[in-house]
Amino acid sequence: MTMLSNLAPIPELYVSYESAQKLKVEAADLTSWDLKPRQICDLDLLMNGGFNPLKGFLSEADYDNVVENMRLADGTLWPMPITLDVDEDFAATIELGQDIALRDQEGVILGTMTVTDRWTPDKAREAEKVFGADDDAHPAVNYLHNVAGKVYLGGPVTGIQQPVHYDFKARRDTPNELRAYFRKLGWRRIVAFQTRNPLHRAHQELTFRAAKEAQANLLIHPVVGMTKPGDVDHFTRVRCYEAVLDKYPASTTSMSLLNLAMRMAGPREAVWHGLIRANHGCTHFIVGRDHAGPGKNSAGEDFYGPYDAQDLFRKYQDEIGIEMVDFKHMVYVQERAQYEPNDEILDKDNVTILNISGTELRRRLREGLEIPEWFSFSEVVKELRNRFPPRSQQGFTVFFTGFSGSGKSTIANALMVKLMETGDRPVTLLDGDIVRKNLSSELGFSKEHRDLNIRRIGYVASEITKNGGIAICAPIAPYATTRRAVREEIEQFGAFCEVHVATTIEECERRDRKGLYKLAREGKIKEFTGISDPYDVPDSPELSVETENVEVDHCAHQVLLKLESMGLIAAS
Ligand code: PPS
Repeated sequence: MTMLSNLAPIPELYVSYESAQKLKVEAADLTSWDLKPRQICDLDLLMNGGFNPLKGFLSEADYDNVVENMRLADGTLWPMPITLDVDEDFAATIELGQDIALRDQEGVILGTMTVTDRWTPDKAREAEKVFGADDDAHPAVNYLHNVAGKVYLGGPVTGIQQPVHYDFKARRDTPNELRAYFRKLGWRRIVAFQTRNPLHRAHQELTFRAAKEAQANLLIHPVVGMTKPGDVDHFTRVRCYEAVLDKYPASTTSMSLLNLAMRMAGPREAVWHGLIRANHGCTHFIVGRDHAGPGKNSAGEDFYGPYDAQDLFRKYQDEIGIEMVDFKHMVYVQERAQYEPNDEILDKDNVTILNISGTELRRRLREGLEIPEWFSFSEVVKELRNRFPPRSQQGFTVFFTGFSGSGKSTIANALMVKLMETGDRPVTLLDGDIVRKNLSSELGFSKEHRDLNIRRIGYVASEITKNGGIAICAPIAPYATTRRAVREEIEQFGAFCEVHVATTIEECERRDRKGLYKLAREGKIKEFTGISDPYDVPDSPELSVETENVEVDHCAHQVLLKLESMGLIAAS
């Protein structure tokens, strides 16, 4: 069999196994750079040939030409700056010509780099030229200004070992592994589909059609490195992809996971994606409307035109070495019970066209509403429902705050029992006294210690919330800023219901159930909240409860009603 050029092995930056063992020992003495997650993804694709023809992190001359002209210094097409950003202190310790070890986050040496270049980039220029605008609403521009170090180092890389992945190992392939796989199966024409979202029926239809049109086999090639912040996590997505894979005719389609760190750079990114897929042995590449789009800019407008990516790709197609396949916008035609390309439907006035947007899908998941069979596969919907249960099945935190003796613990206990009675989610009570005994026994009542105490409670509550449980917290939590920080931490994972137990300080002192107010008045307890230490009354808690002349049972019931109105528990 003649070897097709797209399937011949491509150069990697790895040395042989024996050399790697030797190099690893020698590299232990080198100055080390601890790679950031995005740099690990970049290094992975540099070393395995995914970024071929790059031989390392860009030199200054390559960087300049890539930023200005989408080309390396020697004129080769390359649209994305692949740079090793470091902080100024580290950069100052390096001499040009020096080898450094590149370590992953656990300290494993993945490769070495000979530093040939060191420079301070003009990040505003990079943002304008590469991403189209110096606007932090663009995820890669935000990264450039707020995460990336001030100095770039460039130079050739020597690969020692691949970054270690513990998940979906069998689904990850280097370019040469994929090339070998295609050779083995006799696949000569391969159309790649890039994705960072779960696939539904429309995607399955369009990819299948694209493959048929190109008379090619199909490679679903999802990005599992870094995608747009807020995307569905790759664990969930891969389970969804695996379900969709079964829907293609047998032996036509394969899937491989790509450890790419996306930049969401629209047109330039599309060209980059094409080069990467060509390196992986693919001959065709599907480019869609708004390919790798970053969303809206800070003025609420799109960063790129919907077809900019396709236009740029078409212009460079020959140099990229992969043929573009138009992404067809597929819609469901109810009367014919099938998906059809939107622009091929000639009887639009006589048929019903159905579509569900991403926003609508998220709303349906959140509210536990039906997701029709015509829209997605039941296996995919099951995975998504599992990952995004409706609010009434998500974890949440009820956070009581109020003076000592205000009744927080009593109400919190009653609430816990009432929630346990329904039994649908595990409930944990993080009462002030319990926490001080088990988590914060070394802490006192200074501002610093109180903050630490509340942050610990917030951390535990956020973990409980993340894992679908109910956390009930009942500390004094006197400072508004700390309560806000805890709210923000928890709201990443589920709802936060702040309940102000609004018993007045006079009433708490009158009750003085523990005799502490008396001691505080006598100066025997210092920094006592409400007496000799401040309490910031919550501005806008979800609920404020009065306890004077009100039964505990009633207070707890008020909280339950609030939780019900927030959609967190079923109506009683
Ligand atoms: S804080 O401010 O949120 O960290 O406080 P917390 O962990 O809830 O602990 C409050 C309980 O500790 C007892 N105690 C004091 N409270 C306030 N100020 C001072 N100086 C103090 N010293 C001891 C008091 O019994 C509180 O109990 P609760 O459950 O609130 O009545």
